[in-house]
Amino acid sequence: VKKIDVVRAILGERVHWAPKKSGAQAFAPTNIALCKYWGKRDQELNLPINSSLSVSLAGKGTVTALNVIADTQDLVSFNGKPVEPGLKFSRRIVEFLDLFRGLPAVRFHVDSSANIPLAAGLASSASGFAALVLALDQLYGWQLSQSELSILARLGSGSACRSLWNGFVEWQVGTQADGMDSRGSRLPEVWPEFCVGLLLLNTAEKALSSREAMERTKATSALYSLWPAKVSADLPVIKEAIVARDFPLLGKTAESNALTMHAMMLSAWPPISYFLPETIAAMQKIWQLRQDGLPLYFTQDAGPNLKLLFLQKDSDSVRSCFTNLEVLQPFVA
Ligand code: 2P0
Repeated sequence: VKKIDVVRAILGERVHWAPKKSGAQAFAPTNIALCKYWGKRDQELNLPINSSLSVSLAGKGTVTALNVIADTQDLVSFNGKPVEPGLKFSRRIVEFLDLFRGLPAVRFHVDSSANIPLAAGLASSASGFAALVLALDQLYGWQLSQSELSILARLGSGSACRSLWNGFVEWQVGTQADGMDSRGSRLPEVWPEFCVGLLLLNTAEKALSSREAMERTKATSALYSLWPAKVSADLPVIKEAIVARDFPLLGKTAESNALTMHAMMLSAWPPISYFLPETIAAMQKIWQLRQDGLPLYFTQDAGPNLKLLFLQKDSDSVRSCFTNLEVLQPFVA
């Protein structure tokens, strides 16, 4: 099954529509996985090996403005500056837009802006592709459901299917070959005290993309065969912990899930490590603080920076231990 088959199945007749407006703009939040997506069963459609669960960082993400232009090529810009057409950033967007040109085929100026530190590895493809499908929906007037938009966003980047909602979002792994049942859905729970602290440790761009890293892990790590069972154990516990407002259980399970993902990467060949000395030092500090009684946990994605997990009541203590911490409350507007 190809991406265009999925697009046709969702849009039907609408795939031939011309834009209803000359421009549209949309925002989507970035999301942090508490139970990680790592490994694909279908690279074309970004269908995962496992379900995953994230929390969206309300208000922090990507704004994408889409304008129809009279040109033979798309124009891509980021934070107001043009991005060279040859760069991967531009090529991924242009290839994605190729699925949605309408008749007669139109060209776009895509202007994305992120209001989160790029260096955190947070101005990710997730909020970018989610904002892009929302802008396309407005531009063409498709009026798709959030679930349908989630499936389209996944075709751009897997984790983007979780960025269509605020709050806790589960990406159901699904079983269908066309991925129509592999999409995000929002959990009803709201947890205002829940905090995420962005701990910036290094600002350099990451060397290896998550896409390549997860493929290599799946192909070469002897530990990868254990991953589906780890997720099957962690995901229900995280959901129970959310319902029960059991923060230590949530923190412990999320941290263990992230560390298992990184352990698999270390055992891949060639080995993959997103750890810097500063990353390890911060982890050890967190473990020490926890031993001293502070309910503080972390998660880490495909980069050296940590995302600290804690409750509002401990916010001052956590801030006093880490300079450079940006504290976000996903459930507080
Ligand atoms: C996640 N990550 O669940 C995991 C944990 C990074 C670490 O999803 O190839 O950019 O576009 O589907 O979605 C980042 O991977 O990969 C990611 P593609 P994506 O958040």
